[in-house]
Amino acid sequence: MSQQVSRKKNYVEVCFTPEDYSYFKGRFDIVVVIDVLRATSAICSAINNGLKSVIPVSTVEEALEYKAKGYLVGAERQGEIVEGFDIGNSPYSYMDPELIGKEVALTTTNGTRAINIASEAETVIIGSLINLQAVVDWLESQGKDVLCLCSGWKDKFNLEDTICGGAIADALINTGKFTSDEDSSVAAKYLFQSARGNYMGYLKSSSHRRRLKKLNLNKDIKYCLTPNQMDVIPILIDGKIVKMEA
Ligand code: 3SL
Repeated sequence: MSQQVSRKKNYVEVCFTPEDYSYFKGRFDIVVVIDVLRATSAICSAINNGLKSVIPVSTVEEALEYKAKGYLVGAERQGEIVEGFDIGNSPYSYMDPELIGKEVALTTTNGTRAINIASEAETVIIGSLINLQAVVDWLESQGKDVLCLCSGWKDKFNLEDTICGGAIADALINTGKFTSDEDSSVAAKYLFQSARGNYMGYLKSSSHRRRLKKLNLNKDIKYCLTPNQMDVIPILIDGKIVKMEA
């Protein structure tokens, strides 16, 4: 008689906002921080372009301290570059070949704050639609419990991060090696399944897409909503986001 060995599945869950993180904290080996529009897309682009590291800072005051120390600093609030800083949060700002090998400090309304909130976890990686498949493949290979932390907007739910979290959960559950327990993860999966293949259209009325459109940032939106443009996985090590080595 053949004996079936049933392997224990790992969990993959989706947390909608940094405010909810305390309910999930401590239960997951890996946290994937997601801010599709635009922080985690900008960070992926920076690391993909060959920047040495991105230092995520939560406040403008901390960003100013880095500036005073001579760092190049990106700062965004409400979608716009903060006065006194040279660059903001556009992924295109981090594609400049002159930045290769440089360290940049970055503060954004929600994304860098979410990264710092998650920094107590064993492993923190940066996910977005633009590196979605690479993130899924790596997570599948790890055999660990995963939390997708959506950055949201000022501690409120947003669609684009939830869809990206749902895409990760959906793909991992489909491998047969993962399961999820929380209704937030089920809802994220359903949202992803109805948005799949048409992110631009599906997110047309999302609040942050409208906010960025008003600022004439359509090019950024299109870039951030185009999946699988790179294989790079940024990882947080000792307070700095660097390229995960294969
Ligand atoms: O919220 C954030 O961290 C930013 O990504 C917002 S924005 O897209 O730069 O406006």
